[in-house]
Amino acid sequence: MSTAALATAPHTVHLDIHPIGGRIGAEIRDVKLSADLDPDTIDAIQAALLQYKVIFFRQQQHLDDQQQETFATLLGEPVAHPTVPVVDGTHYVLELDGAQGQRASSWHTDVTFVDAYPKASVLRSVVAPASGGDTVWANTASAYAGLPPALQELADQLWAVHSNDYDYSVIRPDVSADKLERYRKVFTSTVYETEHPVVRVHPLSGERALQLGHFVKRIKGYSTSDSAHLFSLLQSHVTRLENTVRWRWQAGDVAIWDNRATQHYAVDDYGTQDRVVRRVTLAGEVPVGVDGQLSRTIRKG
Ligand SMILES: O=C(O)CCC(=O)C(=O)O
Ligand SMILES: [Fe+2]
Repeated sequence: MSTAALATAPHTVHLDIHPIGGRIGAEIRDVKLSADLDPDTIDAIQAALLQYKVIFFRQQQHLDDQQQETFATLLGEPVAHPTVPVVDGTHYVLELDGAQGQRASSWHTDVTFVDAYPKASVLRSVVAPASGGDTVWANTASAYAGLPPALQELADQLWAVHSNDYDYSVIRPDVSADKLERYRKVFTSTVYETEHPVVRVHPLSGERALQLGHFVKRIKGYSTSDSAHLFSLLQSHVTRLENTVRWRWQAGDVAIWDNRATQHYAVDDYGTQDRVVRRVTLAGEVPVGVDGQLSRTIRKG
């Protein structure tokens, strides 16, 4: 079924949806997220997620870590991060605390260094800065759709190697060497390398999307220099402003994104203000390229 057909499929529940960007993002109002939501509302939320790719809910302060986890189980199967420890008292909650240098200020799709990386992430703002600290999401399917046909044809054939062992100082130039090294040690306690097709076919919508982001180490079969050029050529289409939506956080907001069709970037402009977010990711499936080939993990350990 096409995305458009899904979006107009009859749902017994009508959500109050307010699109934000022209190509990505919508706020959903008047829903209290909880483990008690009925299946029809969950179906409607899943349909909105598929269509808008990132959906936002304000004023969900009633959610604590456990409730965030149990709500997330209605959308999929929560999975812990492969290397980073969870928040105490939870099974799956990952915390990103700006004061600890945990600032995801580079474009990425979550956990693409493994083969079956998460299908979606559920992120809750615990402490929001008074100014700055927005997050931006990009639609990787509209990025692909906007490529000239010859570039689509090229991208369809490319494979990229993704790894969690990348050069952290390039992405985080302002964080002290000490902190970076501590974080890197945890993050890469197991080193993964996975080959993904650069173009992924979405298992639900059938849409093609660019599968890149900061875990890409190289494009398979190309020199370092050609890899870098090819990567930045294609990645620049992902991050075109037309393909993005930017969210201004308030504590208690929840964002849910389709991790199979987006990248995101946490804007690091809030200085020493406090900013804490907590995330639950949902299990995904091994990606499939346009020729039907599956991604494969080539190193783990
Ligand atoms: O801090 C944020 O807004 C996003 C952090 C991030 O990359 C994530 O939760 O996956
Ligand atoms: Fe992320």
